[in-house]
Amino acid sequence: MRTDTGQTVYLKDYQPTPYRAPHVSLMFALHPTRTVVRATTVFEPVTGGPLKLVGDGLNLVGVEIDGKKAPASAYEATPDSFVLKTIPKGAFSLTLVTVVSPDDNTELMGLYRSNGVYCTQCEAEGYRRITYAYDRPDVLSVYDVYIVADAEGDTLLLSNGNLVKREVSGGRMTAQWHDPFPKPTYLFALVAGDLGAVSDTFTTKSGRKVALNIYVEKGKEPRATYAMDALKRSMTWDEVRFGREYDLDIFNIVAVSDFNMGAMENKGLNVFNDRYVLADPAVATDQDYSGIETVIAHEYFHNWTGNRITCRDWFQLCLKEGLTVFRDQEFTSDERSRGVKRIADVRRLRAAQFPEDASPLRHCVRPSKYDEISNLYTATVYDKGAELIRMIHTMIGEAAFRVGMDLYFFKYDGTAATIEEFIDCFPIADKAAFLTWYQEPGTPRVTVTEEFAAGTYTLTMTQTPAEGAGLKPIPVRLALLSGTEFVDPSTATITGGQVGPGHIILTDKVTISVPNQATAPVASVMRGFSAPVIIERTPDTARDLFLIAHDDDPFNIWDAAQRIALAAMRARYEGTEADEAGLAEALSALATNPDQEPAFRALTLILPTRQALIEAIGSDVDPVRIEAAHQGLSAAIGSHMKDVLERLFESPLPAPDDVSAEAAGHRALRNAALTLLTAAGDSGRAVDQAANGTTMTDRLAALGALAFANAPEADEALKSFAAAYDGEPLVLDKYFALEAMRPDDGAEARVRGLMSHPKFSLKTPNRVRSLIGAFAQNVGAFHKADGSGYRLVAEVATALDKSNPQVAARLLTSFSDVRRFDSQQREQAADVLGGVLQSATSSDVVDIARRLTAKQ
Ligand code: B3K
Ligand code: ZN
Repeated sequence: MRTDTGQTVYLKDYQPTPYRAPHVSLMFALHPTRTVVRATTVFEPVTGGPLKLVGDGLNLVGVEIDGKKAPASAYEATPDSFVLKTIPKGAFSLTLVTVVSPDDNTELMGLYRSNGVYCTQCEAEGYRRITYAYDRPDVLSVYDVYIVADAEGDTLLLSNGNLVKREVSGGRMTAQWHDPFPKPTYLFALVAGDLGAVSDTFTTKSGRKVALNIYVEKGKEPRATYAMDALKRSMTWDEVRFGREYDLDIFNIVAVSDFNMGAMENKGLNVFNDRYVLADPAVATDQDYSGIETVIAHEYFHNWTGNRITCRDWFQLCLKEGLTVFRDQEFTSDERSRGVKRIADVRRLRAAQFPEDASPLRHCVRPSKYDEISNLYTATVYDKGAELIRMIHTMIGEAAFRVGMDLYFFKYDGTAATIEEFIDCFPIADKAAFLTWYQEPGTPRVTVTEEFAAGTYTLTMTQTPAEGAGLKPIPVRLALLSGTEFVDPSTATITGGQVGPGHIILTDKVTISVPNQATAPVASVMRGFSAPVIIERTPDTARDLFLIAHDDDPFNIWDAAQRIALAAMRARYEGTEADEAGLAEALSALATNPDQEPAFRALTLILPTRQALIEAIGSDVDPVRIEAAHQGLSAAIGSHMKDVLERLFESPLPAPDDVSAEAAGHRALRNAALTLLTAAGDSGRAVDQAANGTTMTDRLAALGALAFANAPEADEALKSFAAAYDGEPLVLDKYFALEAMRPDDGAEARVRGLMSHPKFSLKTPNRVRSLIGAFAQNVGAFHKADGSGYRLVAEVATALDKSNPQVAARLLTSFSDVRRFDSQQREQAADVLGGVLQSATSSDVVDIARRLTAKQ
């Protein structure tokens, strides 16, 4: 395990390596506890000099230079480093033989076994747990991989690229793979084991026939057909929208049950957390289906944005991640609904990235330093990174964006690139100014003020940068509604901003004035959420109700409704009055509008989250009042809207096997209605649906409704659900999560109890996330004033610090919200985190705990 060395890596220190490594040949003799890895790398001097490679806990048993055993004096090796002291002239090959134990690998980085299946995870720095290497993304090699294993049944032996040959003889089985595309170590992968397959083919637009396989646990093959369908749609979409074709003869996806994150884009051999592959309507929700579609697409799209063009160093992580998230968002928008997808993405950005950007863990989209790279796979790099790409798209339009992307692919194919090289491909007016979005953390604010005098309407937008940051170019999409008509933009005078097609760039201040108006127009600002900023506008319910009724921007309609709802929730928190009946009326109109799609209508019925209320209150938050305000408003809206909700709930149910976005929208709308009805104390329908619902979507929505309403029937319903799905780990995860998030007094004790559930294990990241990760989202229980919630999460993180530091570190990030709470909570948390820091040994946990406890 990587222990903390206290070393910080800086972007400014980037230096190319003194050697290239154009070719790597790997031989694996697989064994559960003694796998022998023979790695031969060809090194070619660039500047030459000492050759220093890194390892992570390696056991070196052999060294050869140009095929001859090297004398011990020729090198110096420790488990974590290899230095060649005697350097041959010119190019040479270095063979290193290491022995690793997949069964003892609990970190799930490098080579490990999951359910008896050998698999690898190398991004970001897992390859060094297999053999010594530069192990950095700017060193690209062509790989030949030989895998040897005891022949048993139809054992699969997979690696990157194309299969060269496969043989079985004398009880041994070998496979040879060649990947012609030079790639960095982090994209290397190997999988071996006994798995079932779903196979298909895809013919690319230039006629290449590609074999597609998705490998899953035997017997679960039928559950992989949706993932296969999503893969083929992703391949077609990338050809149509970005002109990108697949480039190997084979594309394999393997689902494993122990995986630290969602999935991994290894060249030609994606490895997936099985929750992003396996689905059928009896065990997976509509949300699971769309999650699968997104992750399959995301990893596939990495083939061009990440693999063909990779990152020069890990500081450039957003070059592949932000861009690939943007691409998967666009795919979903084109395949499903653009408006609904935009709302979903902004909800996520506001729920995860905005808080991160204001927390002690804040960092730039392209950071300038890090202590542990694994901790930089964050909402900021991924989701804000995608927003920055979206702003480029907004500023230059789809056609110019496509030209820029084509140029990027043309210029940088086969290389390891930087953000500057990417930005240079696009015709943006002030590139240096735009780059500051990458180089400074924090969320800018845009204040909107309006005046109306003598028939002239004036709207002013002013930017306030985040603390310590400068002004940024903010693309603002805007429309003015006069009555039910949109004001002709040519009648407006715009000062202070640069006007581009469909948007205005705001830097410090923009003023827009429109003369000759009988009444004041209503502004629809930041349409489609055209920039990742916080919009500050005087609260005005009448204005928001008007926008809800007359705007045509789905995001702004939804946002206006959320603003009113959040104000009402806040009023409950603060013990003041709000017009809840008026809110219910507006929501009723939205939820029953036949011109809007059901998925959108469903979103309008989901009240702002507890997290949104915490952010709105901002400081000295009382978790008990947060919960009371959320439940209270839900109950009140549920009663006010009773008739409408009952009608919505009675609307026809789509066929259980119809998993289309449209069917999902219908189910979502019915279930949003059910949730509010249950919140209002009417739990009969939810009890029935939890037991008898025909899809997992419906059963789980009903269970959630009971759990979050603290209904007396919740206990019983959850117990019988757990009993019914005892053999389905991914369904049990949903059960664990609900038990952990129930807003009652018993959450902490319940979670401690469930940690001894026979199906719970700290070794499987999905289980830890579903029970402990979900508990950390339970506002009342995690932030309980007595510190019991903090202690539970800290105990688990401390235990995992030894076995799986990445999962441990991720759990700890929940503490970044503590600063919003009372001094009692802050003191408890500081105490608990101090303890974590004291006993932590992994670089992952030390890094997070240190940042969380640093004096701000
Ligand atoms: N690139 C991987 C994430 C790897 C995380 C390493 N700690 C999955 C993805 O973003 O597609
Ligand atoms: Zn990615």
